[in-house]
Amino acid sequence: MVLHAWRGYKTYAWGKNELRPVSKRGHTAGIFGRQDMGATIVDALDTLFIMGLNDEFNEGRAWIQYHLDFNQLRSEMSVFETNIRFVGGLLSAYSLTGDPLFRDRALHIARKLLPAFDTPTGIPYALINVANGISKNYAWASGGSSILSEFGTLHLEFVYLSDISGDPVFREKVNRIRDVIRKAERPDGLYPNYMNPKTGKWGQRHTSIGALGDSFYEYLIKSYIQSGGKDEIARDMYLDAITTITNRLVMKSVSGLTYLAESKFNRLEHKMDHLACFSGGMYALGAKNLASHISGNHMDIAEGIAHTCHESYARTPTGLGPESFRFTEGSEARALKSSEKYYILRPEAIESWFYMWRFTKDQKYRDWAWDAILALEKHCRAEAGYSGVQNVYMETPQKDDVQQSFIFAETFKYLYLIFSDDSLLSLDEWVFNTEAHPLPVSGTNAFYRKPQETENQPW
Ligand code: DMJ
Repeated sequence: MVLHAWRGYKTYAWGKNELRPVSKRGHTAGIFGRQDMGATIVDALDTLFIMGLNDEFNEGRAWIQYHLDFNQLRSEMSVFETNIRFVGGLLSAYSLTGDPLFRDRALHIARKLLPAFDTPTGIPYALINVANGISKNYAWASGGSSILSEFGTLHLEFVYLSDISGDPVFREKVNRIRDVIRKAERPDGLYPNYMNPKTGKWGQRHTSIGALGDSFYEYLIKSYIQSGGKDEIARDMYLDAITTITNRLVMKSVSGLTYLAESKFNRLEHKMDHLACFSGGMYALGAKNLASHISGNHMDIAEGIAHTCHESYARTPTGLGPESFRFTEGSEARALKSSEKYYILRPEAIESWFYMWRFTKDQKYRDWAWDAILALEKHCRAEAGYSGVQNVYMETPQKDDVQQSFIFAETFKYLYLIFSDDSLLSLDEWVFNTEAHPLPVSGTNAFYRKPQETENQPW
């Protein structure tokens, strides 16, 4: 599958951000800006490496060496997406190989993002034009706010950047963000999805473990793990946040399915995004790493979420899960609106099954992953790669003609790891960023490399 997807990209879209696998041409999404930055190459690199696809890895490395140049960028990019895909992808490649090219390119790109953090609070803007540093927020985001899942999903990469470079600036930036978040009073103990970077005030009262909130929570527990258990602030923030979420947003459906609702202006919306399916893995990671601090049944919740997300797949004729699914009296774990029925090759359900497989060794998680592989083959495989589908409830859905870069970084990687030995990227030694790029755990993993002199070069 990986070779099919890679060869299609290489043949028809080499150097573009993504591939259109049906019409066989390049594709770019707004998050990457308008230019060709080879997002698929950078996102795929560590997956190619761990699969031993050395020729393909070397093709990617050569493209990065000669063509990945943020000095050429003239359009706006998403700070968050650039961090999780480009910086995260390059940092994984660096830690896995020790090749300084990847470290230096990651540092170069991360430095280009720093002007976005020049706000009165230190909370970064969402978008930056790296050519001139001009930054802004999305016009649609609550009163000029920045988004929690974006400014809260920088910590793992930035701390590691400081540690391997000896440059404290990255750690300072994310510690400042954390301080602001921590000190802002939370309505009902929940973190709203929006914060104004000028005032430090929360925006609209909307809390979600899906879109707009998700990876902020993920990075709290993972920062604690990455630090080798030293980052107690992250641990305590995670415990505090997850306790409130468990008490207020974890629900049981009429038939007994566990799901996460959203809170909007104090009312619950009984809708779960596909994105929120990652939280099965997060609850499991928390249960394993914080056993003595958690009194509740977080492993049961993890199992329940992984199961519900599987139900959202199993209740469609394609065997693929919808973008969002709802819980009403008459319908459970199904999308109700036509705008929620698409599947864009997302990894989150598979990601949770990966963690549950590692922690429980229950065969059902491998079976579910295998079913997902068959569904991908049947409905998403196109002549030149893999495509999303527009409606998972159709017997023969139309393709959306986009091969998202995260199919390499995440979907393929988690599927491969479910069928691999636990020693391949052991969870005792590695922590995955939100784009599934593995970063080493400090103290226990020798790949947590020491700072070295950065060569004198234009990067
Ligand atoms: C990825 O870019 C990351 O997993 C992010 O956290 C959420 N969205 C996509 C995949 O669905």
